[in-house]
Amino acid sequence: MLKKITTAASVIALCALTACGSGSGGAGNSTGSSGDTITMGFAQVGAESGWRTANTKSIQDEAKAAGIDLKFSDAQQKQENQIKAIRNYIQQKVDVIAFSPVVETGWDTVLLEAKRANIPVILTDRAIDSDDTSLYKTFLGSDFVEEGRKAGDWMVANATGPTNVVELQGTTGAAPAIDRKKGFEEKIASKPDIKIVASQTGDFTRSGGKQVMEAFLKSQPKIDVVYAHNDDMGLGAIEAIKAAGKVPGKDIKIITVDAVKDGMTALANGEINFIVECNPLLGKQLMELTKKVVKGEQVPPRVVTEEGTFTQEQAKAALPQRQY
Ligand code: GYE
Repeated sequence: MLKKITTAASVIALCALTACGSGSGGAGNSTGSSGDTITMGFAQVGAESGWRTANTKSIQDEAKAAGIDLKFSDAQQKQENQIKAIRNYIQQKVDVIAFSPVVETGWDTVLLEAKRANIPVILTDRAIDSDDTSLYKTFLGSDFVEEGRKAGDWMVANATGPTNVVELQGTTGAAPAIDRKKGFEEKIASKPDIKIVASQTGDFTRSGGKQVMEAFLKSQPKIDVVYAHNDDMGLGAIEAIKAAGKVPGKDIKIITVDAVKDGMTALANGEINFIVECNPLLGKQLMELTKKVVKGEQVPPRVVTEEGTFTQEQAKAALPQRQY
């Protein structure tokens, strides 16, 4: 009881110091002369994949189009760098902080600091695992479990007899790695013939996918399918499979997630067999949500990106218009 009262008192004291309750409509923004230019601090994961490159471009282009002053940082896939960037944005008194959390856990402390500074936070692309939903206003991004399910559905529909799958996981602890694994496993659970015989992280990079696949090819006597949590790792696996004298897409089938241009090209060429789409073009929706949040308007707590899947024929048809 006593502890609760002390905590409440210190929150009030902190509010007095940091002017809680103000801060909408560009408060604390030193760039907008009339105070209505929104300043956004964006803490990006890194530049690990084709998906990420497209996502970064979308955010930068759409911030410009929306007249939002964007401060951008690249955390090189390290949580401590993202936390540092967020603290920096708090110090600079930006109007809004948006970020794509590299991993799910460990954000409560820094997000509480943002909350106490009265700076709203928007999660984009990846989610956090926290019981305190007051730490962010909304989460815009894909349903990664659903993506895993779509990959699993294809696997179940296309398995002919006993099937050994090796899994190239995304970054350990990242929402898309956890959820894409979960959704896939859920779907293949009904088919005891389909087994994940090895599963390891390739950190969402091409080189990571290649390295892990090389090791799998040495340690696993029979590999029928690669399930890669993104295109880049699948493309790395293709290199490893070719180097081992096997034919990707035929001797070993490949399922990936993302549908970026390089992945779609490999699918059209028959080296990848199926891709689950994950849309990186989140910039426009992010800027729209930002404007509402800064004005203090109500926004839905979760905005899910719409996406589909691609077979070889569909990839061939979609490639000429593919933007990323
Ligand atoms: O699938 C992968 C990237 O978080 C959805 O991160 C994103 C994932 C994407 O590195 O390519």
